[in-house]
Amino acid sequence: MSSQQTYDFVIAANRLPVDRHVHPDGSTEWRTAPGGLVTAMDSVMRGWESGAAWVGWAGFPGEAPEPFDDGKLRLHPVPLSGKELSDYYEGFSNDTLWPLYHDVIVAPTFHRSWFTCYRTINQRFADAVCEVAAEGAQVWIHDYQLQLVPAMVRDQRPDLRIGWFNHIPFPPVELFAQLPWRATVLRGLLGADFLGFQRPDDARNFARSCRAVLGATTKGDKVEWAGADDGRLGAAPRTVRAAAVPISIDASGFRELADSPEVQARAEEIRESLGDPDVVLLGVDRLDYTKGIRHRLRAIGELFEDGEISPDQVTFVQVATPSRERVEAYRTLREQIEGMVGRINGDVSHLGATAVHYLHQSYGREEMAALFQVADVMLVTPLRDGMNLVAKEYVTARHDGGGALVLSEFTGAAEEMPQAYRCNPHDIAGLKETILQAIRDEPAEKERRMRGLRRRVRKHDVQTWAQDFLAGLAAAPEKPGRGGSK
Ligand code: ADQ
Repeated sequence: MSSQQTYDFVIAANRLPVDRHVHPDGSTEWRTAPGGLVTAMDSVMRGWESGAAWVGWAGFPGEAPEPFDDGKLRLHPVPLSGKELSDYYEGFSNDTLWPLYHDVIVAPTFHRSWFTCYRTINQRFADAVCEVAAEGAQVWIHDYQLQLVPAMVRDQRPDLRIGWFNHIPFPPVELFAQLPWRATVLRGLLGADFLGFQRPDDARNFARSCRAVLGATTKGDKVEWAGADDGRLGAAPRTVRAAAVPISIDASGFRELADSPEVQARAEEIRESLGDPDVVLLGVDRLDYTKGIRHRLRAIGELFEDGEISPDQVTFVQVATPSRERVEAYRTLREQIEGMVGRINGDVSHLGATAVHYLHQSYGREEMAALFQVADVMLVTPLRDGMNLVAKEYVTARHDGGGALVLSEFTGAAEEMPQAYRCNPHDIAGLKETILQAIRDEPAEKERRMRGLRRRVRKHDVQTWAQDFLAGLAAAPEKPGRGGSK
């Protein structure tokens, strides 16, 4: 038994909330990784007097650094070798689970050796959690990379209260059932007391899978698993709550940033450098096949070709963050997108009037806020997306009342943002019409829509999300396995 300090609140996520920077002289420095999760957790962690611990991978393969403190937060790195990174992360997480959980937009790859590695790494995370968790601690596990961790922790430490949040969709059972390890994954998740999903449909899909695959029974938002006397992972009977807790952004922080004179000045600079067009259309995504970038380009390309819009007045800026470049499907997608951009520009741009500006780069928060302010129409057209924070960031940045949001009905955000210009990205004709409507509607109509959208995000920000999740965890059945108390 290790004599190290333990904590009443423990987070486990694939990545630690810090990045290691190596200076030219070889010295290293840890910098807080920007992002909603870090901000949300920061507000939650301030409430834990005894401090909190975060278990995660440090971002580089090989030996893990020793645990260290970042303010009140204890960071506990989990090592991953190059081979493990390739099998557990790029393989099983991003080439099996990611496409399967996103409507099989591309075919998932099933490799037994990848799953074996996923199980090993999940056990490693679970052991690290058990090492740092104090008696009776609350544990919050994040996302699809760590679905076996809840039961692995529970098997060792029944004293802990365990929650898990899924940042991506949970698929309908008809798709989930393809997974050769479907029963193990469900048993892994049922080790938690509370499971949080982005949409009520995701929670329902999970409950249906438990019924169909494990023969569990469900009542309201509770899943009752009678257990199995087979000594395998998560064999004990359990009652677990599964409910929607939609994630959001740090609305006041982002609005403040967007309001700053530096960001305002930068927005003007960007508009000017684009040739001060009448209408700027914007897309901002990780370069991922789930985000519908090809469908968006197809619609915009046709609008230019049809003469409905002209590069003299309208320009489209697509910012695509490099992502998962070692996975084949992502390399193919990049080639396709770059081919489409080249074709559209070759066919319809002319000197001084570029139809599509394409940036395969990552930017800081200030630059993102400035870009949002420049966008007259924001195009968020995923084929499937757990939530989509870009939609929420955009409406928050446009506190001047301007702008218009085109939003795919296949995002979690669409549930909460009914005033957006809703679209089905598979329907190219419909998408073209919706884009034109968002460009041409009266300013008063656009302002009305944006007001409603902004209000929603302001009221339901990332801090409320974290509080809602912890309230759900606290209200989960008190005596797991005995039918629950609520
Ligand atoms: P992602 O798929 O990464 O997240 P999203 O919710 O859109 O998708 O978040 C992307 C974040 O990256 C946003 O904050 C955005 O501003 C930022 N970003 C995008 N392009 C950028 C660029 N070029 N430079 C800098 N920043 C950029 C997963 C799920 C989502 C879910 C989130 C949170 O897939 O559905 O909303 O987790 O739960």
